[in-house]
Amino acid sequence: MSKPCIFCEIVAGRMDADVIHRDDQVVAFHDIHPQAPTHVLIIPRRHIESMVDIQPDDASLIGHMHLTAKKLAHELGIADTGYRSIFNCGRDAGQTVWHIHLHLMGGRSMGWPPW
Ligand code: D5M
Repeated sequence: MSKPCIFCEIVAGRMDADVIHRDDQVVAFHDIHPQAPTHVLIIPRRHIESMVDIQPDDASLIGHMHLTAKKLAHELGIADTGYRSIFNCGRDAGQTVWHIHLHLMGGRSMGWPPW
């Protein structure tokens, strides 16, 4: 039997996470391996494996994820100094969890490009 998706388990409340936002479309929680002083993941309630799988009908969901990132950036105090929001898509981009998630990172100065 294949292992359940850990992010679906968090959405269902069967796995603990430091959740800071829930609504009818998304859940947001602190990343367990933070790469910045503030590092939050925003995930859709619906399982979508990767950004390569999104469809035109998902446009409002993806927009809502970005608007949620903006709202949380204000609430977490990183909107004024700046933040990065990233989807890693596929192996070469470093995607390790196969349920799409928008990384919201801030609280330090960041370099470019991200190696
Ligand atoms: O990012 C996957 C991210 O997911 C990575 O930064 C760790 C984080 N992660 C993995 N499991 C958990 C749980 N259980 N809680 C919180 N954060 C988690 P990627 O873009 O796929 O490399």
